[in-house]
Amino acid sequence: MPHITILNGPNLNLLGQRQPEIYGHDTLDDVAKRCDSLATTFGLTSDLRQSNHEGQIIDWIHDARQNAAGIIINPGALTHTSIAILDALNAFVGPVLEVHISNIHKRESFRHHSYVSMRADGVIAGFGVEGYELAMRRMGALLAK
Ligand code: CA2
Repeated sequence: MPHITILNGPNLNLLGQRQPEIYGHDTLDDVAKRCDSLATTFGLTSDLRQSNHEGQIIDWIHDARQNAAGIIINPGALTHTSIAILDALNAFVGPVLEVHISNIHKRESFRHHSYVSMRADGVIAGFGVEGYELAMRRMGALLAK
């Protein structure tokens, strides 16, 4: 079965523990479980990972070149700074969907630009953690084509 890797950047390990007014009450484990069960309905498998380290995320993107059909990524604040993550994603063949829990366009101007969007096949922002499930649904549709 095609595999989807779901990558999360810095501070997203705090999901459900801090700033619920922005990021909600669900934890990353909750998100992983829901995505996994949704993946199964599309004949996919998924795993969700989080790191506070840019290089680790880049290594996982490189791994995905061998073991994943698609990438769902919320790079956290690295979205707005990391050309290195963009370069790694550019070396991946397959759909890339970018997710942001909050609506980055409604927030500070430094969050309005995303390097990752230059590679992403789609971007979801402001749907809370439901955005990950929407991305998984879209991934199912893209890979069925
Ligand atoms: O809205 C998003 O998903 C973001 O990628 C989240 C990043 C932020 O820097 C981006 O601009 C937008 C921050 C992730 C921090 O996550 C936390 C979650 C709960 C509590 C504290 C931080």
